[in-house]
Amino acid sequence: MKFVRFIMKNAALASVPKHIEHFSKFSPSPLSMKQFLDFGSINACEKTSFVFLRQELPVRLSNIMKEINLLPNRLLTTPSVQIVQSWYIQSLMEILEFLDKNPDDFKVLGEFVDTLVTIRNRHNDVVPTMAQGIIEYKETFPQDLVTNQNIQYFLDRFYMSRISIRMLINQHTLIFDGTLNPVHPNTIGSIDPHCEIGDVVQDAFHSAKMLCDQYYLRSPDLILQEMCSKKKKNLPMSIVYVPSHLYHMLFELFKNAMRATIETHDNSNTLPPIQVMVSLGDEDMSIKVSDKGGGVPFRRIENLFSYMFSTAPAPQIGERTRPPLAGFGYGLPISRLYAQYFQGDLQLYSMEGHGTDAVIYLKALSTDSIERLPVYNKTALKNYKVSQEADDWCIPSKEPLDLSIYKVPK
Ligand code: P4A
Repeated sequence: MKFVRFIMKNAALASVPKHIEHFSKFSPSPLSMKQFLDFGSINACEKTSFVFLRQELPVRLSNIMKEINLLPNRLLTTPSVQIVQSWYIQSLMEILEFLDKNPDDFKVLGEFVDTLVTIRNRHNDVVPTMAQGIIEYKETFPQDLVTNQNIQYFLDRFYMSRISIRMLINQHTLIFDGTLNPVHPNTIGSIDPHCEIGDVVQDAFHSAKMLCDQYYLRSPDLILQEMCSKKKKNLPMSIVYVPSHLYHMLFELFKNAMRATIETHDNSNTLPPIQVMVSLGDEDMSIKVSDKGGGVPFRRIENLFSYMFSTAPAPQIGERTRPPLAGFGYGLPISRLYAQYFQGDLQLYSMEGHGTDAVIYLKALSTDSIERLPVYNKTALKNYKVSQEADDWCIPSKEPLDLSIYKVPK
């Protein structure tokens, strides 16, 4: 019996590359907020969602699995990246099991929900595990700038793919597990059709403030302003959005702003408040978080979004851990991905010596909020082939240039 299972498992495993080849030839299908809402409204059909997902999930998984294989060998072969890759293979195999099942059988639909939950749990630790892979790589190849670019390109696409796959899984499991969300009865899966931005700002600020008070024994205040360009000043301002995504971004920005504020006003009795401006236009919903925390030199801004630069080894036992407000790890790059996921963005405008403005741009209209998804194609392939070539811009010399050698003799 054990032997038979072993053979079956290996037969399935052996056919995985063939399936990846097949499904990676399809482009992922980006969904709009409207389509997400339709899956969860009155005409919600679990069967339709099932039939869509058993095709779309393998497509999204296979597209990104092709890119994992393009990673530099010395990163691909680290134990951590191997584990992550095995999770993707396992999850792909589990979904493929449903390809020949009957969508009209409600037992099949129930099993599919269970499988999705299993997959979601399996992938919970993908981010710290990949980070471990980067640490292992950095120990052997420190400060490799070309690979920094490659890793940035890959991880932005990999984590965006992951955000999108979890979004699909969350929507299906939340909508079709047969229960209403008791805390937020008006949400459709994880989407709030009337996501009140001001409320999420207050929530995220409150959480960051708790951490800040705990560690520094004080925290800056919040000043929240809301602006609406339209004549109908319909406060409170809301858009169709995923509140947990917005919370994640704001919590990160508040932690950074508080840390910068407190550390630059170390020997002052008062702290300048953190100002938030929420502005709703015809096209954009913009949220600006301003602090007077001294700012960051322009040259360093890019590093704040770099996976390679912000991957620090985990503190060893007995070593002093970093402050909870450190904004440690992948806070900013992943927050930017959440903003970009529905066609928005997150940008930092800093003035060294003064402070930082962080702006989240979201789409005001649900018709513009469409998933932004990576696709594996020739262009993507080309981006992994960027190699050790000379830059096409001069490197500024740090040595003072001796212009006297050019002096024309009298
Ligand atoms: N000044 N300004 C910011 C930081 C400093 C800042 C900072 C020293 C740097 C790194 C960090 C947290 C804060 C800010 C708001 C931001 C981002 C950076 O959104 O005031 O953690 C990595």
